[in-house]
Amino acid sequence: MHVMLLSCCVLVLLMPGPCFTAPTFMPVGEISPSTEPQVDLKLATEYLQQYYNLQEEPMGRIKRSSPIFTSKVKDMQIFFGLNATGALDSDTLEVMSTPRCGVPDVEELSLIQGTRWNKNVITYSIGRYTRDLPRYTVDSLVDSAFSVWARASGLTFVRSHTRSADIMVEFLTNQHGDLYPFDGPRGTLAHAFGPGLGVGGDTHFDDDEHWTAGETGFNLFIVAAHEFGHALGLKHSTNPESLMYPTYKSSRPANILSREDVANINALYSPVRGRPGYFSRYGSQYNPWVSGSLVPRLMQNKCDADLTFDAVSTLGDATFFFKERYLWIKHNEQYDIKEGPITNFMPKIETSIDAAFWVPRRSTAYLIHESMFWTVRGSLVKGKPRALSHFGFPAWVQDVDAAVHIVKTGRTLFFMHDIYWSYNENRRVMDFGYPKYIGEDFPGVNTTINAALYKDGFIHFFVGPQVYKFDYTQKYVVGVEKANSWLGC
Ligand code: NFH
Ligand code: CA
Ligand code: ZN
Ligand code: ZN
Repeated sequence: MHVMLLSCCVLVLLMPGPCFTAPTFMPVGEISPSTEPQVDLKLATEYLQQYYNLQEEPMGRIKRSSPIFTSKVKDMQIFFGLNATGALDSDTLEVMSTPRCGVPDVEELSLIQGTRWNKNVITYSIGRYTRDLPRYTVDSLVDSAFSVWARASGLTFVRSHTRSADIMVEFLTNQHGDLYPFDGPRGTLAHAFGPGLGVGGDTHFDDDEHWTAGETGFNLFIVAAHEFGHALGLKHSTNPESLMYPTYKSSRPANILSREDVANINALYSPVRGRPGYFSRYGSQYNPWVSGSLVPRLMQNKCDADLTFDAVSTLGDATFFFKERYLWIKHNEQYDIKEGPITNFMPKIETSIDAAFWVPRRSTAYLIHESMFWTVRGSLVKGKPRALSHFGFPAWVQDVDAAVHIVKTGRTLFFMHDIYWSYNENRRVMDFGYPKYIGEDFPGVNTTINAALYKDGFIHFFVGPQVYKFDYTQKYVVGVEKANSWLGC
């Protein structure tokens, strides 16, 4: 195991820059535990920034007692099965100073959701093949990899030859149309999206690897079996014996699933949904790293009669509908609707979205979660989230219900309970005289608003399962429909 980790680290060192996007190597020399508390803090800070997405403090040093810092320490301790104290004790510092490959535990995991397929028969289709192996060998290895999970669970996998199968299997290189470009030979071998429509379940193999059916190169059966675990909703395991461990191992026992893998797939697809009867190495129900520890999130049914949305916004030439950690994308020109966990489309966003708006002349969308917001240009989430107070809200405003940008006036309206604010996007200041009552300026919608969208000169107010079409010039409601009629229901 150790030899494996080390050789993989050496490998990373040899890789030139852009080959290795997410994983980076932390020099071994810089990180040994010391007797100096300041040195320990520096080591821990660097480690947590590297692997646990700890943000740098703009105003200088991070304190070891800060809640953000201790919560990251706890995440790391849970991942490694240590006492989750949040304090930099000697066990914790020892793990932090052990040389390892730079796969950020959190970022790696963010690809994968605790979502499951809400059916037992799952279709797959092999799109682009590799030239490393004959097609029939690829077919057979992929089939065997699915059988591993079929035997361990009650699931059935059916091969289809369409492009609309649940799990599309493809061999691709470098940039290939999702947010996870491959990195040339070695490094990342493959990736898979968690259950969901569209890209959900899809499994991509890096065709710059040398794929084999044996022990040389990378064994397609082993890698495929690992990826299909993700495609079914499993996360990484910290147990090196598990197939779902994040590093490749060429020799596997005849039964490639560990007891834990079997327990996890059964926890996710048990007949009683969400039953927490899974195996956990740490005996904790709340271990976020073990799949099945949280009640598995089901795919959402867009045609549910009482479906409500948290936020709706234009983004480029599509309309985005947010609901909890789930997203539907309706392209303005195409008929199909893409959907899946938000992280399938925007890996950085692991929360729900309360409000969202689109400023066309900046080609930028703003996605708000509680008192923070992200900016999205193209389909890329820019940098770190920023504080909502940036817009000039008074301190007591810690979240908003909905937001909408009105192109005609250059104003963004923020709605909260029964009041709203108007922000001048040209001068980037709040307009004077706000907040005002929604009921006074928007007769007919005097209730809490879930989401709002500006389209063709109308504001569409999503209120519960309904949407009100509001003429902003004449100031009256011109029509009401079901919110999900927008998704073709
Ligand atoms: C992988 N993954 O490529 C490795 N690991 O071991 N290279 C993982 C797949 C293996 C996808 O779901 C990626 O988790 C690399 C690194 C486990 C089949 C550890 C270097 C990232 C040889
Ligand atoms: Ca690669
Ligand atoms: Zn991909
Ligand atoms: Zn993986």
